Amino acid sequence: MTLAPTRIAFISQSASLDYFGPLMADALPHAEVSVWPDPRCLEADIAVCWIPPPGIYARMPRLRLIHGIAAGVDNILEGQDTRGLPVCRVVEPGLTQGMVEYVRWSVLYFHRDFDHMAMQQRERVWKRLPLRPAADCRVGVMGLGELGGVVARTLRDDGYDVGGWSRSPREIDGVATWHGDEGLPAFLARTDVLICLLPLTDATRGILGARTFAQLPRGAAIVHCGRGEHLAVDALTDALSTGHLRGAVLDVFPVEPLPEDSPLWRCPGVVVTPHMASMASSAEIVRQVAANVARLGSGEPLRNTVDLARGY
Ligand code: NDP
Ligand code: OXD
Repeated sequence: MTLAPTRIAFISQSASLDYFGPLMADALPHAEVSVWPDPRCLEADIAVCWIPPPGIYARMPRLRLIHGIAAGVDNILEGQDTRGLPVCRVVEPGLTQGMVEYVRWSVLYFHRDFDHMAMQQRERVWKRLPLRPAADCRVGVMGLGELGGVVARTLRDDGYDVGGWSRSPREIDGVATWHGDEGLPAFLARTDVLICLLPLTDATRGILGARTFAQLPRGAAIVHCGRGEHLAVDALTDALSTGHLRGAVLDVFPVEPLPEDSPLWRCPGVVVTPHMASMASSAEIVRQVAANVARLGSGEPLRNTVDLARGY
């Protein structure tokens, strides 16, 4: 008896995932690979997704595994019935390193006053500011998972005064940590540069809003690399306009690409980057999908599974 080949579908309604086709075919030569909107996707056993069409899994009778191409899984779960199937995401040292680089730059930008220097240059002002040691800059990392945990340790090793906040208790040497709703006010009150590396869930949607900003010390800055829906844009522009917040480096937005008429493009104090803080390489994504396909076939536990009850 010949076994039917594994059918793998790359599915996105917002991005072209064509480039994964040949890479996957090289990694698993016996698999049949299709890319949305090819109707053969609906016959697949494995769906590899980034913002798939709503309700797509319910239309895939043979589906056995849902795999993301990213660390965040919100957009492969929202509006979907996962039918109890396993969902996996990407966890990768290269992705983590990219995030560390992005956040380090952003923290230095505020710590070493590059934002003020850019303003001074526009006004042709030559004015030196006192050198503030890293230990006097209190950085706070929201989310101490695969990315936030490494970011917190790296900034600690750079000499910053680092705090962290998570859902459950986390201990990191040399990092003061808080958790849960009850821990949030104390964490925010000691944070000069707030870094968001949370997943998007019902509990975290809108967390970067007026209430959170009001609990930060006057002059605090935001570095946002989580998901756009964490951020209340009006609350941010209000807090910037009153001077309560000093600035924000934003990589993710409620609508992406950021619409041309968004006030954020020209908001003083805001740095906009196009959701580029980090990403896994295509080769690594394919390697992880292929490894999980093999594990599914042999009955071994899958890697990087998502806890659907928690939503991340
Ligand atoms: P993880 O799942 O490994 O870590 C998530 C962390 O957030 C955990 O520490 C978790 O707490 C904490 N958390 C979750 N819910 C809450 C809550 N309600 N209150 C407090 N803390 C909470 O995720 P990663 O580190 O891999 O990725 C984080 C996010 O970064 C992704 O979901 C994605 O949105 C974003 N991202 C953005 C990229 C970009 O280019 N801008 C690139 C990659 C990722 P606990 O430890 O208790 O579980
Ligand atoms: C991710 C992303 O979640 O790129 O990996 O946003």
